[in-house]
Amino acid sequence: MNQFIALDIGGSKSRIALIENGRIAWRNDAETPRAYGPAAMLEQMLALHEPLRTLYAPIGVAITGQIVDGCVTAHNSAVLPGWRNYPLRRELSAALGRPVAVVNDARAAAWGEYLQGAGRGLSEFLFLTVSTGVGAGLVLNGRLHLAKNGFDAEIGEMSMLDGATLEDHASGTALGRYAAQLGYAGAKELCDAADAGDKRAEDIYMHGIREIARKLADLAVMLGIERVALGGSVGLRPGYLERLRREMQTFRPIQRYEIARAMLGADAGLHGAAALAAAQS
Ligand code: BMX
Repeated sequence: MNQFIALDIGGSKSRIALIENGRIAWRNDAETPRAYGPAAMLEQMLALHEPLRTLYAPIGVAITGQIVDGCVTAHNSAVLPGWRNYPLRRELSAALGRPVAVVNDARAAAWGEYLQGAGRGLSEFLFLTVSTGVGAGLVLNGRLHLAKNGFDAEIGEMSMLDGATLEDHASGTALGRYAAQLGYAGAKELCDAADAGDKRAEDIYMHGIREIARKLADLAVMLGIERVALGGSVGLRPGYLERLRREMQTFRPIQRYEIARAMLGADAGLHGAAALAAAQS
């Protein structure tokens, strides 16, 4: 039986799974202690792994951030403060006594969706997560795009006309900021109000979706993407996909492509991390 251990460390939630023959046999999760920096987050990863300590299975770690040679850098400190070239692969390998594959969370999810979900059988495929940040992973010509400098679809860092970044306008964190400014308790309450017909909330909700749609439209003609799979805590929210699909219709036919819900949902990164661990073991 092929057994792999996968961790998926997002800005809000950290997940672990034991994957046997391509299926999740055991799982656990916890809130990411992102405010306490890399050392605290490493401790939590090891604590999540503790119930599996007797298993000597290959480990794949998907984590938010730019990855270069197993080191993690967070450009958006609102998502992960204090991560500058942190040697996560070295630290985890030393603590667990075995090689560890480390990859960006959205790239892992793209690979998981490509192998077992909405990207199966395609040549050019994009996974988009709208969550604490806004992330993406690209499969080009059937291969996961991994650049030496770690900027392999770091879509959240794309620039906007006002000098901010895409995720400053369109992430779950941005929604929470706009919600507070407008008197809503948080991002969820703002989206709930939009769903209930609150026009002011709908305008804010649609603002981020419009900015994302514009970037996706440009990527369509740059990369020949056939389909986008949408994931992330905000992206998977009922109603988000339908709004994004509607917005994509406002672009020229050559800039449109199918937008599907990530078939593996929040587990896409776990499956991708396990597959990448398998490829490196
Ligand atoms: C940010 C960036 C990406 C990540 C994306 C989604 C950081 C720490 N992360 O754009 O690497 O893929 O957020 O991250 O700058 P998530 O935590 O929302 O899943």
